[in-house]
Amino acid sequence: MNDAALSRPASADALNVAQLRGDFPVLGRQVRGKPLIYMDSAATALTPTPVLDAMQYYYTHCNANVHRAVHSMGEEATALYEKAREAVRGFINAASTREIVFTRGTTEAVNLVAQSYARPRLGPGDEVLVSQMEHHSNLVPWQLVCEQTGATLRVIPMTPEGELDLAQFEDRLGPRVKLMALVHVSNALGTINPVRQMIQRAHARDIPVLLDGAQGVPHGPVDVQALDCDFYAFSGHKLFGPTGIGTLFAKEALLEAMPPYHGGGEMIRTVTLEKSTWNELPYKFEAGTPNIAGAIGLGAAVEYVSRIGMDAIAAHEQHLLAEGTRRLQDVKGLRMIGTARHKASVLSFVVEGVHPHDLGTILDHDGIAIRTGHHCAMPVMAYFKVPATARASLSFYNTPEEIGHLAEAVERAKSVLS
Ligand code: 7TS
Repeated sequence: MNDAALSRPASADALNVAQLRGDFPVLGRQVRGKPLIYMDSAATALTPTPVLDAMQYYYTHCNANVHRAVHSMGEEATALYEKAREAVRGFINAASTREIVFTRGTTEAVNLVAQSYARPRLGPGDEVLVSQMEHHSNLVPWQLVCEQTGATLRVIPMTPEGELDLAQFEDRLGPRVKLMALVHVSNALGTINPVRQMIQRAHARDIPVLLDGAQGVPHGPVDVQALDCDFYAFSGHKLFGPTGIGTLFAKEALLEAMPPYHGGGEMIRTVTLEKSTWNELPYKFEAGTPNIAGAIGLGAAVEYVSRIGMDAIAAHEQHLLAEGTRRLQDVKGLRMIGTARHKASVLSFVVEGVHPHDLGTILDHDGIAIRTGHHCAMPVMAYFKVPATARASLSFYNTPEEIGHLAEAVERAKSVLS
């Protein structure tokens, strides 16, 4: 994905949304007597039948451990697990499956890089560069590693639109910066950062870059080779897969040079009582029995969205974003938090005189699920001087009709609460 790819202009809607919605059993349910309108996909996306079937198949057909048994079920389970790794590799266009490490999610992937890559390389005087719009998952691990090593955390500030201040970014790219960790797409604001350009600037100074892609991969095509990022982290459950599984992509040479993060079974080649040697990539970083069904589910998820087409998904979501922005801006007293030029389908807002939590509760009575709170991005809330926002995060299964219901429900809630 190039920087603008996620935010290309809305084109003729190529998706058959009504048919796709049929793939999501949970969309058939009611909430408080109303049809569910699910607008919390940034927290976790819904799971389609092919993903559920793939996990069910593993448990009902080849429920064995991977990489150890010679029996047929073990071999079948291993084949499915490694097929999923290949599917993920293809999805983000990594050069090799050796670069695809399965983790519990984005959070674990970032912690892995902080502890295994950064910690041995950092010392007093060194700097780690993050941005002001990071999710806590891509902030706290760096605070921890700075505390452990004496390094300093530097921050790229934001503008009032919720874009990164690129002039300030340039200023902070000094000789002490040893790593930049940056969110690809902000979960709290929807901002799509110009990561390709920023990676080029960092690489010109030999600074490696980690991208937090938790909100990047669900909204448009991602090509890690075209981006030339050094690390890319994402979660399965935000990509229509199961919880408890995610991916760390890292360039092979970096992974080779990094020590294991967790010790245990499967990640070793030889073990004596005194010393161990490590398995080849990526297994060196997958200690213990992995989340086999989760990986298989993630593989099915990336195959599912690839069949739909990430470009088509992006185009539909841009259409929803434009419609949602237009409808919500008509609500008097509503302030949109995050008005970047390039945005994914995230509508974060506050309504004058109404606490976001009260708004969320009233919307729930209409069957509408949004998230209210700080979205694990407290520094973003502090910047905009709000304790919380209401956030409708949209996916390809949402419709313009649902946006209409959202806007009407916000109007009704406002008249009840303010
Ligand atoms: N990074 C970003 C940008 C995120 O949006 C999230 C989760 C994470 C990291 C952490 O992902 P995890 O799967 O490891 O937990 N974001 C949200 C959210 O916006 N609402 O709930 C979780």
